Amino acid sequence: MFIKRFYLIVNILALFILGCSKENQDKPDIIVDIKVSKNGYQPSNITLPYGKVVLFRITAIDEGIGEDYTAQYYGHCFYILPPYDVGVYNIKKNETKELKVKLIYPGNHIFTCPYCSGIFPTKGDLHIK
Ligand SMILES: [Cu+2]
Repeated sequence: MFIKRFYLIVNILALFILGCSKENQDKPDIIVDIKVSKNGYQPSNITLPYGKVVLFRITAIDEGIGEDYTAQYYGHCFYILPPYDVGVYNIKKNETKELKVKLIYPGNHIFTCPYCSGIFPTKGDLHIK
């Protein structure tokens, strides 16, 4: 009986935490299409309004760090550095991955591809005003 109640409380807590996560389930206010290649992100300088829910749609137009889909890491990524700390990874050539984010942190932020930004200029600026 106690155990059952414990699990119920854990589940309620989990729902609460998930409901508050930065990756938002709301309908997007804005859609931003981004292309990523070894030449970087296009666009690489993005300004968006604070508080809105944005759906980023990131398309890789080349193979990034490689096309070995059996490897742990391949393709490109779109990662917004902390405090956002959200991203999509392993985007194959010609594939589009989506990331929904509620813009709860104002200011200037950086997005990057953790896989290839050391080699290629895959880095961009995100301004939340
Ligand atoms: Cu990359």
